[in-house]
Amino acid sequence: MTEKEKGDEKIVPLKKIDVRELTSCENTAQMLEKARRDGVETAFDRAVSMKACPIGADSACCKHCAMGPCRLNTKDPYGKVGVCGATIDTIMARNFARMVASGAAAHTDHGMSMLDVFREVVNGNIKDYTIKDPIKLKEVADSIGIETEGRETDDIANDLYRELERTYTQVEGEIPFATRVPPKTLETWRTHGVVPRGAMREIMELMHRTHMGVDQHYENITKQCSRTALADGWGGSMVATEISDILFGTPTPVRAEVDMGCLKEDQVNIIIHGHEPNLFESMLASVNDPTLLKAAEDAGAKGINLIGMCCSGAEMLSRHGIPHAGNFMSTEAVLVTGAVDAMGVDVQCIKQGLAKVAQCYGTKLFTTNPRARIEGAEHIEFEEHEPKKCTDQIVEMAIVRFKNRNMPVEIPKISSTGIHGFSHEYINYMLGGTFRSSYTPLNENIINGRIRGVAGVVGCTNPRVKQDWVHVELVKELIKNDVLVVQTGCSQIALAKAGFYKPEAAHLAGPGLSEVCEAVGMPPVLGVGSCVDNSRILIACAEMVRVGGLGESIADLPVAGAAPEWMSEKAISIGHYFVASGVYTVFGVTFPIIRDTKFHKLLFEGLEELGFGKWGFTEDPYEMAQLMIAHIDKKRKALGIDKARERVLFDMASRRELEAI
Ligand code: BF8
Ligand code: SF4
Repeated sequence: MTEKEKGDEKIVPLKKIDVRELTSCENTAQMLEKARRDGVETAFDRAVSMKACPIGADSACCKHCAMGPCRLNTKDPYGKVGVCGATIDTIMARNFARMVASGAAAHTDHGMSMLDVFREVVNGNIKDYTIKDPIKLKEVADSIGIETEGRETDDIANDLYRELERTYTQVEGEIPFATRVPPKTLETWRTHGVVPRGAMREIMELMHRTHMGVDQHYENITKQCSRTALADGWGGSMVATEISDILFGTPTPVRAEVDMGCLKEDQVNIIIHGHEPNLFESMLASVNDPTLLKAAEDAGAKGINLIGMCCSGAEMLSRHGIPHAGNFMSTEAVLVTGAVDAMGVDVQCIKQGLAKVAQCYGTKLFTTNPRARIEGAEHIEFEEHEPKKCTDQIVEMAIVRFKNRNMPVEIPKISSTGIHGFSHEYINYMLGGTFRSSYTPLNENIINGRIRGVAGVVGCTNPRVKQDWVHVELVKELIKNDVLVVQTGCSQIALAKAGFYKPEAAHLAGPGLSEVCEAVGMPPVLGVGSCVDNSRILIACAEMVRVGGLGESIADLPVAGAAPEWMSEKAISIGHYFVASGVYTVFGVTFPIIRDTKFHKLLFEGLEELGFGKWGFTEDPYEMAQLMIAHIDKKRKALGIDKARERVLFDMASRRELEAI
């Protein structure tokens, strides 16, 4: 099945390039070599043999109606227009908008599923999950003005459900979490008419506006992009994070193992890959079921090894310390070990190619979500009212596969143990201690210059660039320059594999940041979870503004964001909600817009002039770090904290308090 699939019309020869040029993940490289020996093709091979379409890459084509598809000239973007007269700016803005709409839809649909589960738990119709964190329930309720004093948890929960439902269904007004946005940032949004009403309405309107012959002004389209993306960040994603914490527990730092070395040859290995934590939580219950453990033992296994991948993996890693086998570009490679007895998937970032690789190695691949089936995979529907029915079955089938393993298993040896699970609540506590839990010490350390600023480094891996390399090199540069890095998703996993989540990695940071890390006992990079948990970074930004000393809006903060190896439409939605919230956000790999066009100017310069953040782009991690640091320094200058200040040491009492954590 290497060079040519039976029945394929085209023969695309795979170039045999060194796998170490494709990935800097040693385990993935080892598995890619094995895949080649075994004659198995992966997305890495396909990316080499299939060049990205240059017109699509620049977003210079439109297929929004049957008068087209229309293809403009990327070298001469204003040389012609589409059949309907659409200009390059309209076409690019509409394409960009559709990416925002799709990405925001994915996150908000995920959030709405969490809210559905929450409602059914509160109504007593789902018994397998409970409210694990009633304190968080109260905090979230308080934050949107629900009375909590002296009330029963269930009453508060009912009100919270009704309020948060507005995040999706409200047709007029502002989404509930708008109350968490710093007033000056909110004022900017109101001025420009981009405060989200409800996610369904915003996504619907954006799809409408990008239909043929509707919104044909790139500035106006961009406004609705912002409104929709904000409905994701401060809406759907934030609800997903907050409800998941309430139901399954708010993460606190936990030691966990990352990389393929966490697979165990003598155990039944089950991987869960996808995004919604309810499947994974139920799987956790199933793998601890005494009957299933006994069945595994009877099959000759020393236990059942539950492992995560991608975002639901990152979430379970943060919440429960469940081992994580790797990020997006390792999901096929992990199957090449032959050691995976079952892989259960739900929604988002699940390559269709997994089905064929799973088949080659006899791994059982199960789809579980009614929204997402894959040809060649077995579907066992996950039903929230009876979650274990699905997950028990997956475990049973995995045990059968373990018993019948009939090909050699090769498990790469490397894994890295680090500390994960820095929810924004824990960062609060960690920095401020039990009695003065707050972001004040973070702000103080930024003002006194020990910490230069904060960077969010997030997002996917992409076979168009060397896996993990851009993430790792960028983060190295940032921490060396005293920039504290917070992470989510596949980026967090890239850095975890590279050992940056060990507190000892503090020595890799510049003198100021390493001093703070050593005082607090934290690594120089903080993992906050999955991609929807980017909302934790938004809340942290809002908190930094609220505490004071760093300006009045998120746009004033010395912070920046990056998705150096992005690939998904969700990443564009995330990028745009950070930009609309006031953050300079730099993407790598490619940017789907032609430079020096009006739309490009708006995203890369104009939005900042209007009081938002702005977009940036470079493929080079070192240049990316410089762009982000220059922006942080610009903000420090505007705040008047750019001058070298006398470095004030923590007083001894604070130090003891911090060290005791
Ligand atoms: O939401 S980082 S590859 S797994 S899109 Fe996907 Fe990108 Fe990974 Fe999660 Ni996020
Ligand atoms: Fe071409 Fe306009 Fe139709 Fe797009 S909407 S395909 S630019 S005619």
